[in-house]
Order: sequence, then structure tokens, then C-alpha cells
Amino acid sequence: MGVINTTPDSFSDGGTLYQGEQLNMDLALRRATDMVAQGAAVLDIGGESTRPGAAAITLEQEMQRVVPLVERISAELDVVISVDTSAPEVMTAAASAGAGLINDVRALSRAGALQAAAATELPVCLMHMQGQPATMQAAPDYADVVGEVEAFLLQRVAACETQGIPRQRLLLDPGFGFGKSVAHNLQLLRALPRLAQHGMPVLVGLSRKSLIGKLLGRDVTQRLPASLSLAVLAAERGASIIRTHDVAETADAVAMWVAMQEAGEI
Ligand code: 7PJ
Repeated sequence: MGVINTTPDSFSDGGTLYQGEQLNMDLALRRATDMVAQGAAVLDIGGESTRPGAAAITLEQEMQRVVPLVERISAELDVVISVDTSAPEVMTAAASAGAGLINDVRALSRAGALQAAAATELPVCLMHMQGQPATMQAAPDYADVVGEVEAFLLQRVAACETQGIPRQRLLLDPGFGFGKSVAHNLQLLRALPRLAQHGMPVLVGLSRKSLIGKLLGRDVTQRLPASLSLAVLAAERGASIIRTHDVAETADAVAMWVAMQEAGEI
């Protein structure tokens, strides 16, 4: 899953698709085309920056950033389009514009989100977050991080099923970096097999995240090698979808692991 950020202030690739105040659609489409050529099966389009301390955006801004780009990519490329949103209105509009997956870092917790997602009949990725983006990294706190993340996700699965979204249509994501210390992130990575055992595909986003900065002292521009290592570790532990800013490199890294796996079956 390649990340296309339409936010001017993303921590990882902030504003690179902007010309002044305006999202450049041609640049965004070129980025999308490159990612598909490099092996992305899914593109994740987001309009809300959830980095710690990011400015809140209005629904209108999010709609304007996301929906026209979904429409354009869906018209021009053969790829599943994921929409990274918590807003029910954006889910509905993006589905009409051609989105194939809803990716909600708030796990359909906003008022109306369960209903809107159900009505689209699209698959949904449910992610765990402790707290709110502005403050979530201040003091992440768990008695049992793995148990609590798992229990939260299963409770959201039950809420989806009640609303008519079957679990065959759900993906789970522990939400690396979303209200997690370095130790919490590492414990969750170790425990991915436990999350995967529920039968729903596991999606992980570790690309360029701050745990790498904290562990290795790397600036955000120097986190590719560690991101690739984390991608392979996650794949090995059962992740089905790797969310990444660096599609070509991640595809190669995971392909080596796949080749090794397949050699065992020859
Ligand atoms: C994630 C996400 C993640 C899912 C972001 C960033 C921050 N969606 N959206 N999982 N992270 N499902 O790109 O580092 O980890 S935004």
C-alpha cells in the first residue's frame, strides 16, 4: 500500500505535492502512477494529517483534497484506492468516486461513520489509536498493550458486524505510533501473529515512523533502511498489507522474504 498524502503538513512527506496553497493534481497522479509501476496494489489517499500536534481541518478542506484525486486516479489507474478518513461524508463521496477501501485511524468511531461505511459495502481497515492525534504521544499508557489493542479491535469488529459489515470485509491494524511508546510499538510488532489469528488481514504502517527516530536517532529523511527492516519483520509475523511511502524498495524487501518462503515449498 503506497501512501499519497494530500496534506500540506504531513510529517513524512509534507507538502511535496503542493504548489503554493494548491494540491497539484498532475504531480499527485504522477506519484500514484509511479507507485503502481513499482508494485503498489493499493494506494492510500489521506487528507487529514494525524501527526502529533497537526492542525485540525474542516470537512470541506478534506473533501476538496481527497475526492477529486480519488476520482482522477480511479479513472486513470488500475489500482485499489484506499481513503484514509474518519469522516462519514468523505467515506460516502470517496466510494462514489471509485474508492475500494476505507482506512479509518479512528476505527469508525465518529458519529455516523459505521452507517456510512456499511452503506458503501466497501472493505474497512480498523485501526487502534489511544487518545487523539494532538496529544496521543504525550504519555501513552497501557497495563497490557497487546491485550488492550486486540480487545479494542475485536470490540470494533463486533460493532461493525452489528451494523451489517461482515468480518470478511474487515482488516485490522494495531496503529503503530498512534498513542504508543517505542516499547509499546515493539511489543505490538512481536505480537502480530496473535492479531492475525482472528482471520482478518492485518495491515501495518511503520514506514518512517518516529520509533525509528527514537531508537536509531535518524531524521525522517534517513529512515528508509529501518522501515524496510520493519516491513519484512511485519510480513514475517503475518501482516498482509504494508503501508509505505517507499513502494519500490519495500516491494523488493518483501519479495526477498516471499522468495525465501516459497523455496521451502519446492
Ligand atoms: C497509519 C495510517 C497506519 C493505517 C497513518 C503516517 C501517519 N493508517 N495512517 N495505519 N498511519 N491504517 O503516515 O505515518 O499506521 S498517517
